[in-house]
Amino acid sequence: MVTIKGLFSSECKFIAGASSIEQIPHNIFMPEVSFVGRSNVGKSSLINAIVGQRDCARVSKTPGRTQQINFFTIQEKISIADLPGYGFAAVSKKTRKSWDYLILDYLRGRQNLRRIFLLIDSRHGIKASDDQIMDILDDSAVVYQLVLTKIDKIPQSSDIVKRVEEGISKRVAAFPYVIPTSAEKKIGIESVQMEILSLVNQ
Ligand SMILES: Nc1nc2c(ncn2[C@@H]2O[C@H](COP(=O)(O)OP(=O)(O)OP(=O)(O)O)[C@@H](O)[C@H]2O)c(=O)[nH]1
Ligand SMILES: [Mg+2]
Repeated sequence: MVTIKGLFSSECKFIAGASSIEQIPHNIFMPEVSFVGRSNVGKSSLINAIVGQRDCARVSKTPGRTQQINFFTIQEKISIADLPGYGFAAVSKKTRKSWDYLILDYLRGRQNLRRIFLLIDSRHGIKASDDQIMDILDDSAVVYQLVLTKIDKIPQSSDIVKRVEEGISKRVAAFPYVIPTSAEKKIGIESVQMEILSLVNQ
């Protein structure tokens, strides 16, 4: 049995970056989790908080920074995929389309993908583009779990967790509860680590 400490205190290693479908590595046989969400939602920051390294995944000063799917591994026990954000208007239409196709092809055809963490900015809630992704995920065979990011930015009295849980109540492939997190204030990180660990120990 691997423990949280045993796994997440080890070095997170970069395996590959894919900016086109052909570049997605197919020789990864360990379980994989991926972090998906709108541009700037905090995917790369959350990955860094989870693996306990400040610079494993690249954090963006400007949105739209992660321009390829980046694959990392810890101890070759788990593969972590950091995806480019969707729904970012300022990159060219052509680039946006090619990222969208890359994300969709990846999500549809990934044999070892065990869990998708779909990140939602707690200040904004579920947007139309998130609903579109969930439509696709509901048709695919992979379970996804919603994670709220940047909860340090909202008042404690906010009912966003409840609202997002209501928003996914009819989604067939979604976990019924959401995990509130802050990469900045290290809130909820252990909950996500435990989910990942359960996949490693399966
Ligand atoms: N306050 C606060 N800011 C955060 C948090 N997580 C991320 N950020 C900030 O949000 C911005 C985007 O973070 P990233 O982790 O790069 O977001 P991303 O989803 O990977 O962005 P793309 O790769 O461009 O799609 C950065 O300025 C981060 O510092 C958080 O928990 N709290
Ligand atoms: Mg990123």
